[in-house]
Amino acid sequence: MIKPITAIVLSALFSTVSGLATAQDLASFHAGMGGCTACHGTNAVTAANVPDDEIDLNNKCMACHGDYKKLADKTKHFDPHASHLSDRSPINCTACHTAHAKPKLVCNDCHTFDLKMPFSDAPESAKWDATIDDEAVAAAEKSAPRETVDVLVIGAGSAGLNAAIAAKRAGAKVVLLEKHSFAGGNSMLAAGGYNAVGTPQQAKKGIKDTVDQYVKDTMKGGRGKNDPKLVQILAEGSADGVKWLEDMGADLSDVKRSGGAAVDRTHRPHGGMSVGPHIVDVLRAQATKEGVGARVNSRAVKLLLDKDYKIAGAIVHGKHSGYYKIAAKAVVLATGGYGQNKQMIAFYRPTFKDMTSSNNVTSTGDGITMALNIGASMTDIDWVQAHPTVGLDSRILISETVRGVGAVMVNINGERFVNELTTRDRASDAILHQPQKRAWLVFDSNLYKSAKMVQGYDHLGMLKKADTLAELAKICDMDAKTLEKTASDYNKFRKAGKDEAFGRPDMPLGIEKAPFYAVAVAPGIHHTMGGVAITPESEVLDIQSRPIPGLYAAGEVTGGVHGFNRLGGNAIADTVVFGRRSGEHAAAYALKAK
Ligand code: MEZ
Repeated sequence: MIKPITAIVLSALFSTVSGLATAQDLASFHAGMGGCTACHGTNAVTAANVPDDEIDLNNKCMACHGDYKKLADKTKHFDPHASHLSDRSPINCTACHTAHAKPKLVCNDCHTFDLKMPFSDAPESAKWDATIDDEAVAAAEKSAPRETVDVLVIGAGSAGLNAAIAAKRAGAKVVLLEKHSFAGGNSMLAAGGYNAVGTPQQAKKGIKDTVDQYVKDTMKGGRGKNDPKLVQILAEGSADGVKWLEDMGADLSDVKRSGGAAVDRTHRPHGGMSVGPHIVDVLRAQATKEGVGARVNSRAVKLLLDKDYKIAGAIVHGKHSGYYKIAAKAVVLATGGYGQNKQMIAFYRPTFKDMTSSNNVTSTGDGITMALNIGASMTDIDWVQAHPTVGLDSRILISETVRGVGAVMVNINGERFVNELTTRDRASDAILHQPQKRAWLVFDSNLYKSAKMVQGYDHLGMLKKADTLAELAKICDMDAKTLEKTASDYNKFRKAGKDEAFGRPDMPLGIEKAPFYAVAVAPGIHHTMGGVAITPESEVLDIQSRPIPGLYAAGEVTGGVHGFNRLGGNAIADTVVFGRRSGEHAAAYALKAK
């Protein structure tokens, strides 16, 4: 149990800390430049007076220091200001720089950059959201709501951002909550793309695709266990979802193939850029523009029902403002999956319990827990997807795109062992049956030049590089002759237009042009297919399969769309199509209930 921090008076903290000769924190440093008011303004400075979204503080930082563009030092190999912070929708400075405690390089949630931040000798503070204070929750539940809205959206990844924008456009009063210090969730890490059928991009490339084929591929990938009605909606709404994003300024001009797809239908930005950071950036900026920007540092901890078992709102834990109630006629759960919750993985999928995860730290299954606590029904909750190519001993996903645009996969001896474009479950399984349960992706300089994300892996030091295949084999401890034969066989298959060894359906590039590259990979947890059961209108079902009035859900928190195995490119499609849909239905319900 942690104590709410609302009672802490920051000015007292300032004077105490600044009085210590050894204090090495940001606040003490600023104390000599005008005291608490320099950052907090002239209001009584209490923790409760700091808005949870910390935007005011962020603006104060920028007023003196300039924006990220100004701060970015492009001459450095790694400068977080340059690499991850957009000028379209900047992340708060306070996501990393903490005034009264040790700063935190949030990129190290996934990476391992050895950067020393200013004031890193400051004392470490307890994580504000490490536990849930049951007494504070009960007190908040008894008290009057601090706010009343039509639609409360929980979780600001792509599904939540789309839901919030759609609900707002439908005329609802909306609040969007995000527990992390910045919006984006797991969507922010999506690399490959967005599957859509019937887009102008496909037409321009002469790609023949149909809604039926999309449905067929998705059902086959999911081993026929998907809810066909949900898959139909996904396919039918996919092209309009692309347009919806493009109208906000997104670039989805490039189309490529993903595993399990009969044709090229994975849309993404030009030049092989990752899709997730781009669309999150666009959505974040759009949501802010439309007045539904995410309230960050705000974790929903309990869903509330009224006496008729209808949704009545939620209890929220704010980083500064403590526990409070928001009354809402409708709630959209967009909290993502549970790929980062070790206990849930160990419970639902024990064989994956020691596996690395490509997921964001935010994927802790909060929405599933909250929904279970009010009697929601779950679909396929134990189906967890291992992505075959997570960088060995890392959390960095080596996107399916790399295979899609031409890389081959070999075992530690240098032999191919699978159709690289098969579905993820089969590819992961194949790797787990190889010596040391790992593999190498091998490609040439043509691929390196064409895919920006591959240059990103190089930037992160993940690639091995050599001028000949024999040399590459030596660096990677593979058998040189075997690797050379693998490449030569593959190049022959490609020229003949038929993969005699494994039936790979598409071989866009050969392994021909030096320098050659390899990256070590192994399967890692990537997507939790199961979650709350929903209707085609995105309503959450109870254990007797009746909709819980006012509760909607979209994205990875739901089950049913992907069956037992999700196809690459279908997650972003899911978050956009069902994100919008959940927001629209929630708004219609809430406005009718007024
Ligand atoms: O949809 C995905 O998860 C995807 C395409 C991932 C990837 O390999 O890039």
